[in-house]
Amino acid sequence: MALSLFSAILGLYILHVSLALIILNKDVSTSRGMLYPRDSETREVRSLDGMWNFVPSDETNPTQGIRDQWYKDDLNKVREVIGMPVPASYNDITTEQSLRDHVGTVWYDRKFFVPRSWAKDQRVWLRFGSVHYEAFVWVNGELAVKHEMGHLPFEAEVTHLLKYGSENRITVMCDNALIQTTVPQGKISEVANDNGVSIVQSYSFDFFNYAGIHRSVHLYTTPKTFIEEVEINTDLANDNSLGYVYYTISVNGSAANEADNALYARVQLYNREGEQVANATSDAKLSGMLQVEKVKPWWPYLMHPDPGYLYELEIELHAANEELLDVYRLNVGIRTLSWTNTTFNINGKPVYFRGFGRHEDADVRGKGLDYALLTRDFNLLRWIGANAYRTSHYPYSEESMQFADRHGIMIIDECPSVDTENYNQALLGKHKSSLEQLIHRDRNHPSVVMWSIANEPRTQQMNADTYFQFVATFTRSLDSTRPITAAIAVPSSEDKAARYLDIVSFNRYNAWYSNPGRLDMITKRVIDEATAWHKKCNKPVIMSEYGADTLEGLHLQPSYVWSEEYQTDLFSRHFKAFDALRRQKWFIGEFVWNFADFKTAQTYTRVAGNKKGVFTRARQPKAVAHLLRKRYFALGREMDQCSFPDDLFTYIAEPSESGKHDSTDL
Ligand code: BDP
Repeated sequence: MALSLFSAILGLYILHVSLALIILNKDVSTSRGMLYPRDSETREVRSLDGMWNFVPSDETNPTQGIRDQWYKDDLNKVREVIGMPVPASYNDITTEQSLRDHVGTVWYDRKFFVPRSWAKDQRVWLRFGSVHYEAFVWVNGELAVKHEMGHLPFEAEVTHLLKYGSENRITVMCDNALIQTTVPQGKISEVANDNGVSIVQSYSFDFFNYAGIHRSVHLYTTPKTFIEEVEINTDLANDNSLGYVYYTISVNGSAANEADNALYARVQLYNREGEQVANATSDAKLSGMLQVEKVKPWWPYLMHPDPGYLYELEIELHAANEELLDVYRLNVGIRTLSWTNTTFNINGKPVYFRGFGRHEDADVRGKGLDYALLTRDFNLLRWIGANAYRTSHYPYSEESMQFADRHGIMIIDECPSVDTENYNQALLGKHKSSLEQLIHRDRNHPSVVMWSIANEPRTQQMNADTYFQFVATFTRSLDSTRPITAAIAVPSSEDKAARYLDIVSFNRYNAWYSNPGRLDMITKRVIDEATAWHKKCNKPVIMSEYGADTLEGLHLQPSYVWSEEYQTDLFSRHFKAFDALRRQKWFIGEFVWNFADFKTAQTYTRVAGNKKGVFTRARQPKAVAHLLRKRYFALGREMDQCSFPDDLFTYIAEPSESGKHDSTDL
């Protein structure tokens, strides 16, 4: 009897445990609208960027502001406020350690006017480019919108909340706390300090958890009936001389007159010179196709003399009686993507990626959008001859995606899932939602050539198989025109997720985290690991991270860890492996970790942050940048016949008698 009771209890226990481990593939809510705010003859955009008032909550009382309704009045009536720039992370703006490391909620507010003319017959929207990590927004004391997930935009209609004749107030509460069901994950604990306890945020990912209003805040108007969504797909035919642009438009609202509800769109495509090259009138479903003769396809940088070619698509929404309701314009690049188990092709031509893992990170502003930095970064990418980067480890600004389109830089677009582990139902829902929001935001960018569904997920763990099957299937259901990858760091023999990807990317730090100092233990290991991945999955393979921390100005001969010489030697040993792998055809790209030095949480392995940058945090080259530049241009010449910049090689001596260049001329 006792025994059977025991087995019954055991059975229940096992059932309970296995139920907890079952992850179901539930639907997630989908985002709407969110077209990048643009002025047009029917729309007006206003920026709310600038100085806002700011006050952190007490770490031990993060919900006090909600309970005491701080949003009902000016923040300076409840607490002493300081000025805080928007967009910017708040962490490094002041000199206070308490704000740099603050855990929990902080509050922002500001006043603004809207013109009286906005009251008439239109809608007003409030849009945030991103707030990390969770945001609550009130307008004139009323809740306008809530959003969870950093690095992604959100918006709400605020027509009914605004005062058109007098001043308005906007209040934002931002929460940076990361727990096991946020994306990315983190842990919050109470740890004893000298005076009591501290709230401590920990996380395993290797970048500083910057927070705040990171990107621009816009108010914009739309007509009552307006273009809410645009989805573009493109194709090429006749040896890339004929282009197709397929568009689908969704409308929000209905025409004033019921009879006029049969809306239609007139769509025109303009080339860079502003000449119309195609036009069409949509069907009643507001979709259709434009055909472009003598098309100029979108090509990556150095793959063509005129990379990043963009057309402008002008969409006019009309009522059946021809009344013009709304106009929206966006840039379109016409290109095709295709992939097999050995290649990745753009416009039918195989691509070899030469790029970087990066971060949105800079001194003072943290992850705040900064056009000067963005412009400098793209100038450096072009200078060094890169053709791609991965948005490690979260979505980058929409403005940076526009830069990538224009410069022909291919993007592996990553969602914010880093070091994913302890797979659970709530996490899966948010992970899928992050991909849904990302794809919704970025699907029309020609520069986006691949989705990365995670960085270094713990794919050896139980449930990783089911979890990533769900995530990959979901991603594919949203966009089947781009391949899916993830940057994996567990050995291929232990991984349970790569089988669901189209392209396998792996991160490995030979001669750094493993066998530090052993430059003789790189080349073969890289070749072996890439080969093992291809054998296991029969898919194209990318090395998505390799590198070494390097202190600018530290020179040591023979090379020694942390010196500029060591980073240079370590890269060179990787190049040798990549060249052997390139001969195998299925190896399709090399990505350095990292583009620039960046800030991390404090730990004894980091000296003022991660120093694996090819550029310093101030965006100046380390010695290795010159080596990498020679390689990236050499690859561009070999594969795509690009020309060399005049200053690629410095004069050393006359060429040898045979007239051939010396061996530095790759
Ligand atoms: C990799 C991570 C990256 C880190 C890098 C490093 O993907 O985020 O910054 O290691 O340690 O594992 O430098």
